[in-house]
Amino acid sequence: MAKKTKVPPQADGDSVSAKLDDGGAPHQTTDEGYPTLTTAQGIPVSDDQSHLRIGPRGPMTMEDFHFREKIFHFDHERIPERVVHARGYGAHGFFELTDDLSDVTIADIFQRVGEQTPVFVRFSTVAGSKGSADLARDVRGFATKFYTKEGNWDLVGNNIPVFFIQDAIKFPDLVHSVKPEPDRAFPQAASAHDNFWDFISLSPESMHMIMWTMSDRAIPRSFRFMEGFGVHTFKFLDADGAATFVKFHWKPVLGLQSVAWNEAVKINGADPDFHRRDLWDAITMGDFPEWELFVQLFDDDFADAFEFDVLDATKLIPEEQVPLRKVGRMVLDRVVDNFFAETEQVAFCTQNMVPGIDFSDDPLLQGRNFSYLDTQIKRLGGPNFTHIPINAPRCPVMHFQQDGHMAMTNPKGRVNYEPNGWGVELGGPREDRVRGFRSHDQEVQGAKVRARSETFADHFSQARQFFISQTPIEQKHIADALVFELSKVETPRIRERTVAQLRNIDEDLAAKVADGLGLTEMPAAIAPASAPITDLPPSDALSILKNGPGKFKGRKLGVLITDDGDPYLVAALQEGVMAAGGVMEIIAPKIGGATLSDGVLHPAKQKIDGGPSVLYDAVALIVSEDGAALLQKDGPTRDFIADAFGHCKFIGYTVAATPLLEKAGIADSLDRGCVELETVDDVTEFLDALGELRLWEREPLVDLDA
Ligand code: HDE
Repeated sequence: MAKKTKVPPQADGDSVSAKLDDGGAPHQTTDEGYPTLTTAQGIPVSDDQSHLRIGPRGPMTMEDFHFREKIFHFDHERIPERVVHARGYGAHGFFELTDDLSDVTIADIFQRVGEQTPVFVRFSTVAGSKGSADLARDVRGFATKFYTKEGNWDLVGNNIPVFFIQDAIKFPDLVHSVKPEPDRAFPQAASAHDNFWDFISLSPESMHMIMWTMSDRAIPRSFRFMEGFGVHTFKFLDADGAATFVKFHWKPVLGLQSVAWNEAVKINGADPDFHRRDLWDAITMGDFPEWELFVQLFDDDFADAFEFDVLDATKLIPEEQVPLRKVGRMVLDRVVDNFFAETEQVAFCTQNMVPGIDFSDDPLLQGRNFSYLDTQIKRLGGPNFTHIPINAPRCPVMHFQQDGHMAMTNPKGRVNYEPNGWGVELGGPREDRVRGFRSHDQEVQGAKVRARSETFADHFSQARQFFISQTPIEQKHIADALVFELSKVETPRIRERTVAQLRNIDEDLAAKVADGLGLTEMPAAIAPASAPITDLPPSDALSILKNGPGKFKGRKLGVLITDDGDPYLVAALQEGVMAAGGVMEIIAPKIGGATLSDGVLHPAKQKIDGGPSVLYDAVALIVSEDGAALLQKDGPTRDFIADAFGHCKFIGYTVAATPLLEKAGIADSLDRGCVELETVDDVTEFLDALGELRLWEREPLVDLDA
């Protein structure tokens, strides 16, 4: 009956429980054919319903080892959540090389076109706790673990290419300021509060990042529609040890898309798991999310000539200045078997670096290299977290490190040190001076100082460049976001100080925000440490809307139906959306669905109360006259339509839906984004329009902030 408890050392992504089942004694089964429930020690359990007690109403006995083990294990189920990026969601996939980079790096993963390397990716928000809502205004983490043949390479990036601070020593302050305030423990997953803006307005280096976090980049529609960036400058090393600077970029094949802020607020209520559900659904439906990996390569001459310091993580290098070279694609094609075992226990470390890639001296990156290992040891309970399957390399691991909590792969044999004289057979591993990881042979000199380089002093030029690269509607969103956030700040001087900083970016923006806050006087600009460059050209790559997908692929149409609705229109919508690579979901007054005029019942995915239009990229109302009369009394239906209109979505509707449009207050404002559906041709016209995703020209008419 004893169960074999040995856990095989090799990790291949299988869950631990699956491993425990491998090679054990033959499974025992109950008389009914279920596997027999056992304790963690493999002892069969006879009664899992009541603990052992003295008499049916008496006290419990200490002897109940099954109860004790079960409750103790439960009590220890939680591990500390990540200090930042606590809320996250991961998936497995592969990276495939499409262009070999052997001209600049010996990194094994970049040598053979067509070769696939397994990856695990975890997306996250930064500020919120593990249970917070997905649509917080926040940076998204985009962390990729490549299980290469020469060890794990972790590219621990974000969906924004710059960061708030220049030196890692400021990270605890930044994070403390954005997290819930320590006395009141709120607000959760929100930067809209005094401490954050107090810190930010006193840290001009954060202004470029603030432009990004106040833009729609911080409220993505889906992880699938986000870019990813390595942020820091790294180095590639060739066989001679020569270095080329490199920045990494991920671009989603489905294009970029974000939601509106008012929509984000409502999504958080309707479906706090909006992003994780989206990723889960896409992968389990076989619509695998895909990104392309690009590199920006440059040398010392470029670095010297560039307007800013390439080691400063608050700066990016515009694509127009150093073009992107496409090197591969990444496909996420497998959800996790178990969230905790994989997504929660995955331990990314920026210092997980492979031969052929190296760090630059970016002071933020250098600090991160120190921090991540420390945090994983604390979070996962000891130095053996690399034995956990999700973290274990998929290549041979040979060293003399040993013991510690939960050691599962202690080396065999007598020798646990080197040099040793036990020979090749018994002596264990040795360093490889040719293939082993080598750092860039770089000359460094200087006094030991605590200082910021003067080349890091320009804080506003790229903030301005980002702002002027946006379309007018995106600029409006930035102003609106600043007004929203600062309106939640209770202390007037913090609001004013922030506006004073904004004046160094763009006077019109500062004026709009001042007006939105109702400031009676424009605060004097805070003198910048270095005069901003005001003639940097706009970079189209920085705008989401200039890079819209122009297609509905991967998006979702919500169709509200009632009994006696038109089946031909519903069928045409279904067919058209599928052909476009999108998904259609039926919403109805009852979850059981609605019977269309051909007598066929269409089950609903959502009851109208649980399926507000914020969950969809576009909506259609295929209702009958009776159905409309019923729904006219319904608040959620009114909100469904009014919100879709207010969020600038495309709306298809049958004539019978007119009373509903009236009730929602939009009947007199119908525009080219509202398409009447009578024939199948109308449906085609409607579907053709959907690739535009939003009718932004509507926004100034429906939003006072404009
Ligand atoms: Fe992180 N960061 N970070 N960070 N970071 C963590 O590691 C840290 C920074 C990023 O899905 C922590 O496992 C310092 C920049 C991602 O598991 C911690 C500094 C960028 C994730 C940590 C930074 C990131 C983390 C918390 C300033 C974008 C989630 C738990 C120098 C390039 C990874 C953990 C995952 C997580 C430290 C700044 C991205 C504490 C000290 C810049 C995507 O180690």
